[in-house]
Amino acid sequence: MIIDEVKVYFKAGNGGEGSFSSMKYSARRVIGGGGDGGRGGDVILKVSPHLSDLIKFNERRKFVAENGEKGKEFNKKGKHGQSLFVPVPKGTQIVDLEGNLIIDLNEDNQEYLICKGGSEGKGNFKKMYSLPAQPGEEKEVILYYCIPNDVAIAGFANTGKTSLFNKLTGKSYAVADYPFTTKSCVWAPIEIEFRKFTIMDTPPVKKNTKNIYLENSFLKHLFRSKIILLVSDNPGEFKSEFSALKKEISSFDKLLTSGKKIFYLLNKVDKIDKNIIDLKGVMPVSTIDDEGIEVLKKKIIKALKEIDRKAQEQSL
Ligand SMILES: Nc1nc2c(ncn2[C@@H]2O[C@H](COP(=O)(O)OP(=O)(O)O)[C@@H](O)[C@H]2O)c(=O)[nH]1
Ligand SMILES: [Mg+2]
Repeated sequence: MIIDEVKVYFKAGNGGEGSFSSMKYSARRVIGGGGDGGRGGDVILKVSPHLSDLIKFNERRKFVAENGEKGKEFNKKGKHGQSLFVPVPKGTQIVDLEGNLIIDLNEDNQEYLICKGGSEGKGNFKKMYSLPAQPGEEKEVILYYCIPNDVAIAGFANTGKTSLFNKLTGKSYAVADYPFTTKSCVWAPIEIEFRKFTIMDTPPVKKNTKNIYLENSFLKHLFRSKIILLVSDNPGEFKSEFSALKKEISSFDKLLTSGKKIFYLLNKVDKIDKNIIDLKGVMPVSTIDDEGIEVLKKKIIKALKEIDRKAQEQSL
């Protein structure tokens, strides 16, 4: 199980109050009056390479940075509160309670100041009066973990998705001749022709769901996919299977398929007589005798390079 949604409370430190010395102004100027307080610590979210979901937020949902210290007599300043760095996995989206995206943390080492520490109170060292300190910002937000993947494999049960994932990545996740062996998304980095990218295996898409958001909830992890490999193992009906799959995915969210490169794979072609099946529009593959695997790898790389090129053009 991947923990991919948690509600978390953040609070920055309060500013420390300035010291108010009751000595006379002339005396304060000589020996020093009330010093300023310290600033409150910020709360900063930071992408960590050591996390791959939000499970640690199950243990702790409240993060409070240190308060600034009070100012002291003789113009001694209070210490600043320490900032609190909260590590999050790459791919975490921060969303407010109304559902608005605050920030998408999807870059290595990216930082985001979520709550600013309160400013310090001013002591009455030079002036006749002191100024009050400010409280630290506080926010309650939802963290969504959305797996950073470039290529996703999706399809109905038992079509050979995990076999294909293992073949491409060299991993050995459980493959079985019964449906629903894969319970949650699994992803791994791979490198082909010096191009590194991340590929993701997914649980089977369920048909005729009553509540798609519950039963096919993993589909949200296709949000970042640039390429989707749809897999069928049904030589007689792959066309209708592919359109059913696309319909299911886009009814979860139109953004999941729009503008994305989709490859249509017919798997297990070792079992069929290709002379009697019209393979137009699909890529025949077999994870058993490796048919089509090299062609598939080349096509993935070509498509990724094309997508990168377009993204670069757009950012110029
Ligand atoms: N004949 C044949 N069987 C395959 C091929 N790929 C996978 N299988 C079998 O199909 C079954 C389901 O495979 P799996 O990878 O677990 O499918 P998933 O449920 O889509 O992840 C297993 O028994 C696999 O051995 C293939 O290319 N040819
Ligand atoms: Mg599987």
